[in-house]
Amino acid sequence: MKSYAAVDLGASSGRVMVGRVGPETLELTEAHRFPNRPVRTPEGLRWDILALYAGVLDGMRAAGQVDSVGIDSWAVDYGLLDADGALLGNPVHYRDTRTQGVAEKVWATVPAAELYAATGLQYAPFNTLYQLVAARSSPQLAYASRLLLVPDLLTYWLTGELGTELTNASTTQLIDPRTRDWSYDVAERLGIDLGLFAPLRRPGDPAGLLRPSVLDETGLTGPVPVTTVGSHDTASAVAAVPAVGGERFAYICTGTWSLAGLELDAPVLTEASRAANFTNELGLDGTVRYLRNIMGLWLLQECVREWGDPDLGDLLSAAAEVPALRSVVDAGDAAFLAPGRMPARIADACRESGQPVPESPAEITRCILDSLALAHRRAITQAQELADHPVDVVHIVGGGTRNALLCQLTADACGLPVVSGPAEAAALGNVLVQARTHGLVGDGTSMRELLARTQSLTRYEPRASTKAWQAAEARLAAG
Ligand code: LFR
Repeated sequence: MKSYAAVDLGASSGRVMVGRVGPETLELTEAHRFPNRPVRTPEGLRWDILALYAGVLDGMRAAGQVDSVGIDSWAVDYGLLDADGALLGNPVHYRDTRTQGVAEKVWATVPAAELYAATGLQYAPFNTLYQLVAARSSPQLAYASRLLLVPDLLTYWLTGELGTELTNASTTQLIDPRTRDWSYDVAERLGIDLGLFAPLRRPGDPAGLLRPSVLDETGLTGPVPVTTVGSHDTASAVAAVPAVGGERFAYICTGTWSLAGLELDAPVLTEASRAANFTNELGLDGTVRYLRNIMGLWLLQECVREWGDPDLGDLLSAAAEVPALRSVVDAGDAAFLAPGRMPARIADACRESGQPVPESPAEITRCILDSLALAHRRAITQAQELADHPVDVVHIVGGGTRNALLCQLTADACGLPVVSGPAEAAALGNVLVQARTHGLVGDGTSMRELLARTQSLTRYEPRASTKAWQAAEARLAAG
């Protein structure tokens, strides 16, 4: 039996989990959880990277002696280092507005269709490529000699080693998903210096040993290796989808975002795929995560924040009593990206599309959950068509698995059984890649088999036909 620490940073909280792994064992316990509170400075929205790093150190201290450490976080964002390796400023939050209007500038140089054919990445204003073009004339970028994605920055602070982990690098929009290497041509045409990036490393690669000062700080006894995992949280979460026995499955990673799609062997780079805004991110072992970003529980989190944090259980029970599908919004719409005024923005979207305006928290919550289930349905239906890859079951992993109403509505909307769990998929994927690297588990299939044997999963069968959902979909398209 071995123990691995999984550092898993989400948009609203970070956690350090300890995974104990043996041939028939996979147990996860939480050593430490801490809030991730972005800060709005006069310059814009920033990550509080020092608070996050302090949380990581506290978590490692609480975790105690482990055999290895792995780090994953949300994607696309980065810190810049000067020639001495010092951080230049706080990493900019992907919900910051600096990328507004930047895409048009980029497409004037590399047309959107060419960009998709080269990188396979959906249009999202926050892709690192747009962030770098937005920052083009900033003194910080001019002064920088290194760019490290968030998990790579924390790894650097822990070990002193520089690298760019591939699954997360694929979210920069500077990677060619066919070669799984940099897209040199795109970078050159946009004047992006790929020399800023440290060499690529892949899940399973060593990422150095905890520095003596980190051992001191955390009370651990060295040597403790840091192991490269799928450092994009979604890559780790998909690695922990408990699909077994050649199941034909779709997945939805739920949390702040809903990432809904398929695991494929090769990217889908067609024009139809671009028009439907599907992304081809890189996963473990040569896989491609073909998916759409849906706003996810962010919509609810923002409302709950505005309502002064009412009890979530009560809110969901009340929402379950509200009649289904009275009003729906497009949960894939980037209009919901920025923080603030969420209940009012949802009400506006319903009003503008001529639907009843939800008013009470229960009604708004129901509107959000119906809208998410509908967006899950659209993404999974379209992904199957565009990739010519039919599925029989939908796996839901991540924080949203705790929301039984959302799981049931997703089964209803998709007209497919939903298997939900595990909730801590990203941390489990992180732990399993470490365990595999250190010889405790076999390949990706045996990782999934171990998950299916050890984790508690819930199955939801679709109730009734999908007609009402088809009608809601048509209503949304018409509005
Ligand atoms: C989920 C996630 C998504 C990515 C978004 C922004 O936590 O990593 O996969 O699109 O955050 O980085």
